[in-house]
Amino acid sequence: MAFRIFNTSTAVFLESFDAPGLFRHAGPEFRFNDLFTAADPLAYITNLYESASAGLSFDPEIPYQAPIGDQEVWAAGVTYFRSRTARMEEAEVAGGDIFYDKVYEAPRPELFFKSTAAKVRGMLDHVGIRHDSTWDVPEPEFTLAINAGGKVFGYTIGNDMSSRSIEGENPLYLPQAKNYTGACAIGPCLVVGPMPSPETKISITISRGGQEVFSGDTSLSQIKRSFDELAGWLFKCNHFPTGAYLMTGTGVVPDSDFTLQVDDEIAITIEGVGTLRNTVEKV
Ligand code: DO4
Ligand code: MG
Repeated sequence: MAFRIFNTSTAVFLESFDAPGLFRHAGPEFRFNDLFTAADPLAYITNLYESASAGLSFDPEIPYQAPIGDQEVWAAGVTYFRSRTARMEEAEVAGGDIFYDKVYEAPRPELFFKSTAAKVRGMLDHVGIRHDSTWDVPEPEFTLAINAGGKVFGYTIGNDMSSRSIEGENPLYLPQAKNYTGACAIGPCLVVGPMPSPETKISITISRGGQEVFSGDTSLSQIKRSFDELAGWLFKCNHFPTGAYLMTGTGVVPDSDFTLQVDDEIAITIEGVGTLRNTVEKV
């Protein structure tokens, strides 16, 4: 049993994997914080779905808000071999490459704060590239929903927008490369239910003036660490009263000659979740 939760500007809708295309209204009392603080979020959403009014339909290709309450968004880095290699290339001149190799192998993962809830962008919203950056990429990431007790109960799509020029100049600039206006998008919905199979694909396309300028994909099987391991490290010595989202790292990095431009259209697809679409703006 699994459900998708869509956060539109007027209402929150629930869709069961068993009845695709049929949406139920979660009701005016629904709060993402209640879901993220439930001891058993799947049971919570199952009860809500069963008591909700049936038969509503809406167009899933509309702008939505991110499926978020007060959760902080964190991110894991260098969890795929491709990310390790790309980072080592971009940091080589500054002498920072060794840190990426070390963290890929180390028991402790790289975890960094990505966004407050209020700054997260949703489906069909803009994502940002910094005006003081010269080399920018989106990072398509399988993103975990974790309840206040540290239990992974769902997943969505995250875009960890990144400045490669700023991070490459000095790894200590990471917060500026990763955390700025429009740097984080999540959506189009939250899936509550068991984790998908390791064969699940994460794919991205970037279009410019209607032409595709980059596409790539990976699968969950390529990630080096388990989801429970990453969530365990995040919740070690850190308390999240309303739970958290955790992006699990990128396995797709465009070649070094690629950088995003204003008005580029980014589409990230993960089977079971759907497609998160955003357009690039300069901030
Ligand atoms: O080490 C920098 C960030 C890595 C990252 O964001 C990723 O691998 O996805
Ligand atoms: Mg990333």
